[in-house]
Amino acid sequence: MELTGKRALVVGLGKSGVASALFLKQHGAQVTVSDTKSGDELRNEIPVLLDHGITVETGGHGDRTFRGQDLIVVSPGVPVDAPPLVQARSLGEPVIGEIELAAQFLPGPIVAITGSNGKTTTTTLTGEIIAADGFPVLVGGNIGTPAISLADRAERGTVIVLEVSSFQLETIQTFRPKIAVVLNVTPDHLDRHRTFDVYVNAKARIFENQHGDDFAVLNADDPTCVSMAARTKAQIFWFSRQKEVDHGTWVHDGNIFFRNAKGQREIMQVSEIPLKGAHNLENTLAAVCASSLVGCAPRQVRQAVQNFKAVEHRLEFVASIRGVDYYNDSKATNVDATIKALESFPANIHLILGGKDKGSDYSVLNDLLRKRVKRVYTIGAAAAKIESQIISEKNGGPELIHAETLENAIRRANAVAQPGDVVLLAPACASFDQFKSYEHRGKVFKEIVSSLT
Ligand code: UMA
Repeated sequence: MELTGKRALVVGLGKSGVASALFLKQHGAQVTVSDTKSGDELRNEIPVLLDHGITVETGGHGDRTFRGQDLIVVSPGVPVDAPPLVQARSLGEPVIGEIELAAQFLPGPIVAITGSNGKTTTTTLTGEIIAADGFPVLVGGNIGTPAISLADRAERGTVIVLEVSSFQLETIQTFRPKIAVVLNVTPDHLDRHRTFDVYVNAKARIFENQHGDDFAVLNADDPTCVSMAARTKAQIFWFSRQKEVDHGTWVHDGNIFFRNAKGQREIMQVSEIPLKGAHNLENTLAAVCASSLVGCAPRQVRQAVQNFKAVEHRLEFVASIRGVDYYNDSKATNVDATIKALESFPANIHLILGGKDKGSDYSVLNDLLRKRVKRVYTIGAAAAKIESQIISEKNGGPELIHAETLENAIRRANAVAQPGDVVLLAPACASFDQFKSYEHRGKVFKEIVSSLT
């Protein structure tokens, strides 16, 4: 793609927008950025853009700003059906996402990892295994470092490991991962995608441009992943906790195996994985499979997995206070992630639930709430909806505490929890009603917990 002299508009001034605007400008485009937030709200982002000679529009997307552009690059948080984008497309202006822009400039093979849960852990682990085996590697995408910011750092042959979200996949055109990993697909982001089918279709676009010499790595234990297999031309490698697979990774007698056309190798024992929970075994199987396909040797794979530390905000152990363990799973922003967190502890859980609702059905938690949870503390805007859908003491469920804030929830749990109990932040909701991001929510959780000691 030639950018010199092109008129380019970037929509959204978050991490992706700032990185895209700077990249486009450095490659010779005439760049404008537009954001619905006010200039005051964007006071940290604007100066660097102005310094680079980029035009900035704040406080809304003006109709005229979208006219006559040679390229429009949208941030993932901007809905694809936003009226100015619909209009721009109808005028024949190319509208692409930041991941697509990156795809056009990233030289190396891409390992793209998507799924409703486990993306960040799997992406980080895959990057660490590949680095441990001595391959040049860069890690980014939805994990927090925009893919476009890797483009000028990557050399031919650098392996690019990207976490990709459904939002990002909605606006691809040529994005073609050498290895596409789908970890699992369960309902999430239904406030934006409306239906589960639309969400699955967005995820499945990860395969859209793959060829027969590419690889798709899929979860054989996840029915939606299994049904997705028909959508790729790539060679399919499965991973499974439950059964042996033809090509891919699986568990037999407590050992992890990898098999491709050349044969079968034992990689490591499941007991050597330092991460908690069955979902983390799945994440590890996926990372082992993807890194083995890149060409990593079993010994390096094993060592890198053994050395891996849990990623911040993903079932992260925070502290043990008077025999009560505190875990921060702020990244559990949907009900399925909360289910996985609950499955990691056998009983005696004090669960903090709530935040900004995403159109979720919280009643699917009821079985685990009945079996494993002592008390639920609801917080944030979704509290009333959650309380109306989950079981309470009256129906054999946990005691429900309307805590309103995270701080109140932690303090109330701390007041009653017994040695051996677990206080778990796994809120099943987005954070944006009370926090800037799930990272912010997780940090606040950790600060309050530290103040208890
Ligand atoms: N905005 C507009 N017009 C709109 C909508 C939004 O101007 O119609 C503006 C907002 O005012 C804001 C900006 O767009 O200033 C925000 O853009 P963004 O939401 O795309 O945020 P970024 O900072 O660019 O972060 C994005 C991802 N965010 C989302 O997908 C919502 C980050 O993933 C990602 O780390 C980052 O790009 C780098 O690639 C976050 C996320 O929550 C972690 N992802 C979801 C998830 O994991 O579940 C998909």
